Amino acid sequence: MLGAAALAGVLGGVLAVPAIGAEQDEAPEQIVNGDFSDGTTGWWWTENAPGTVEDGRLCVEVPDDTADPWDAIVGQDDLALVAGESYTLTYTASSTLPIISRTNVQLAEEPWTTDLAAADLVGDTAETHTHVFTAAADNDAAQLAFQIGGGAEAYTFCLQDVSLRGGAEPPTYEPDTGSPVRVNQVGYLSDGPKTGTVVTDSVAPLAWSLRDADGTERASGNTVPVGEDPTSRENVHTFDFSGMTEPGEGFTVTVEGETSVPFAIGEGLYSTLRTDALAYFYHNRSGIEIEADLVGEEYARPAGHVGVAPNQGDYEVPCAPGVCDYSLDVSGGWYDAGDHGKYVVNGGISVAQVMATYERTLTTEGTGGEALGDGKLRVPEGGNGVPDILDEARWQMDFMMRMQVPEGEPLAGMAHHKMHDRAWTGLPLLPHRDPQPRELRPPSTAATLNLAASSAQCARLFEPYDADFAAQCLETARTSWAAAQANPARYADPNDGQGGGAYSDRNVTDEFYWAAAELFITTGENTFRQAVLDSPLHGDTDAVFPRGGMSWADTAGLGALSLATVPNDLTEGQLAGVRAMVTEAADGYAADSVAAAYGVPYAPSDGSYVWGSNSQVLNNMVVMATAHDLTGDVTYRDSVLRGMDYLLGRNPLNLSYITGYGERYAKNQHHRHWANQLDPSLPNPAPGSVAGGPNSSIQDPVAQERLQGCAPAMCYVDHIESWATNEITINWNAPLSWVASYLDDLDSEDGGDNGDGGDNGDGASACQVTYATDRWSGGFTAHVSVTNTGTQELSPWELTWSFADDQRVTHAWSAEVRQNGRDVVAGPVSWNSTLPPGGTVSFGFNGTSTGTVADPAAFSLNSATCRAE
Ligand code: 9MR
Repeated sequence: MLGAAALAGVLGGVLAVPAIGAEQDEAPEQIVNGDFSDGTTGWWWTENAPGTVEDGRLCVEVPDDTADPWDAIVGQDDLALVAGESYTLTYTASSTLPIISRTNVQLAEEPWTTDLAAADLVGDTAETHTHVFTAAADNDAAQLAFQIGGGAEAYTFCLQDVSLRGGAEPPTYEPDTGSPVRVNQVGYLSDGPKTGTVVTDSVAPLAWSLRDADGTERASGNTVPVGEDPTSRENVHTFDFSGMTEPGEGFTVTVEGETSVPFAIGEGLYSTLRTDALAYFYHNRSGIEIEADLVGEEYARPAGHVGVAPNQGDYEVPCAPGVCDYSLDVSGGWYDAGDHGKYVVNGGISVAQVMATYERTLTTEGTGGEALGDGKLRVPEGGNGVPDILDEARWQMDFMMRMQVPEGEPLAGMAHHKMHDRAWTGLPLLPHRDPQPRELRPPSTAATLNLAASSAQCARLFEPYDADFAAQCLETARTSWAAAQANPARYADPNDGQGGGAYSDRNVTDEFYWAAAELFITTGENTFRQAVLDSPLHGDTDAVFPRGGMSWADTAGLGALSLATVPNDLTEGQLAGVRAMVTEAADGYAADSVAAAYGVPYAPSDGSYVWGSNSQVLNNMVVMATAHDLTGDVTYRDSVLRGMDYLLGRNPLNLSYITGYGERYAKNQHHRHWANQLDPSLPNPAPGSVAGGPNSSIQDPVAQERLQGCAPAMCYVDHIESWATNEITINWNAPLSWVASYLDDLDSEDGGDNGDGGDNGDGASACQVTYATDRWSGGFTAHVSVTNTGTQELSPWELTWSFADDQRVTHAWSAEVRQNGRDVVAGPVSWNSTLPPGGTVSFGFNGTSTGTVADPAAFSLNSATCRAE
């Protein structure tokens, strides 16, 4: 199922060069970001000579003992040269030791043919150099390279004001969109909807044909003309082959002689995506070696920010000047994104959604908690008796708690908004090679509430596994909540963007709601109940679930989703109100999906796509999937699946945004060590990494050069320097993990029944039970599902069984479980008291045991004997 071809060069699009023009002095500028006002964007260097930008200068640290000039290079790629045209290169450079820069404009690959090959003496005073040359041949992607290696001693080489004028206007970028017939390139679930989109000039319906791998037609029909799709500004039709349910690989759809990429129909399409999406977090851990045994040689790397030179380490990080006079050990955690910053404000939503991926398996029937259990994911803690997904979450929780201002200091209990490099570093740069000093930036209310919410969730999830850690989480949740109450309006400075992102958020009503909800669920205390009920957001669906979707800046929905799904002490009426917000929001997103020509459940009110739009799509999918979990209504599931179709290639660019998935996928996301586009010795992003996606605002120079005037869903380029459209981050892979887990669970259900009231029984007994356990030394977790296969509604329901040996139930969720000797009685909690015919209730519990345990074989539901699996 993993995507096939590496399509290097193809997905990047073509550059159509217009005719030659102007005089040299007004000739077009070919260099991107030659004044370094956009940091290091557009520039690259060899991995041994990392660069940084400060005060409009790019400086690279050249190591000692390089043999040849080309052993250390700084340069820029993708310059379009036109044969016969004259060009003028000017630049200003200095070096802490006198050196010769071999300054070449050349082919960017063998045989490295040069149009300019100069040798410039560079010393410690900045001097300007000028060269004029004529291009011998057309070249869409020439390279400017300052070759500065070959010396015995280390030195610093700095560049400023680089310009290459001449030739044609910068070329017009035309994305390579491949076939106009757009499908989910991974495939379609057998019992799910199967729709696609075709770009065509036709206004009349067209014939479509579905063929299998042998070329045999398996279904056919007519397309439905839609007209101009506002997200792509193209005329499109849709087609629907949902009637085809037979599994297979290599299906294609053909319309007007144009054929889609091949795709599968069947089950199990998302099982590797679930673990790959979660592996993203281990790959991006700070402060620990990434082991080849877990991720393979290609992705293994030394620990980052542990204080081995040139790293300064995250063990004793001071504040930025004037912020505080202490230092904190803020080691560990996950790197935020393509940069090496660690931000509590964004770390909170990310770890919360990772924990929610797990918590869903405790509270939702038909879920596969086993797939996230101990020994199942790529984490070094496998075998410790704790579900791997919680081990991963703890890596981040530990870091987040270290970001809290210590007792006795001003603002004690608040969390620092973020920590990161003092100045922006460039690409490529492995974490352990980052030479920048690290700094804490001021505490903020938003970060403090992220910490309160996520640590409250942490407390209840770790309780069965590590009571001390759970208590620490709860204590942190309480102190940070109190600190936020005392400092309710401390906002991060929107201009604090040097060396890391600002992540500024001046509306924290949503963070207060989220934190109150998590604290209430965990503690049941009245203060937090009141904070939930008194929030101006409570009951306001549009405010809790904005049309454009939840995000790091809009977190209220996280609280509402937890209240709607995790057992808590709201009254039935209050709970119904919260669930109504979820289903009402899901109705809106599902309606957007149905109306969209590409099926995407994302229709922001102003029609423009935001930075990280793919994560907005994913968050809307989380809300719809939760509505499906709550109601069993498959129309929500269908819209989630259409969202996945969009992300996996049914979109205006015919591109899967998830690395390794589909035939044509994003693989040059902005990331400092998955930087294969800049250095072939480095890998591409690991499979299961989702790109931020189309962003109408195209803030980076690469996007600005190529995408001016783009239609919203086409404002994207798979280029490593397009940080505004093509970055990867923890808060985008977190909802991907949640959704992939949900999708894989759809499959693990018998016959595709997702708890939607279908017939699970054989008619021979009144009930059916599944009972599965995860075990470790001294204890176990049981996941129980009971289906009423009889004809009577059971209210309340009561499931009874006897243990064969000394198991003891210690903690249950989604059911009240009482034990007397070996006999156990399980009954409803407030929200699942009625079990209608055909309905299923799922619950779970942890237990202790000494020695071997045998799962109970016989169950009774309201005195009737059940069939057990
Ligand atoms: O995801 C963030 C997006 O919503 C903002 O518009 C953007 C500009 O402030 O920043 C994004 O976050 C980036 C962060 O600041 C630094 N690490 C990478 C993040 C993703 O691009």
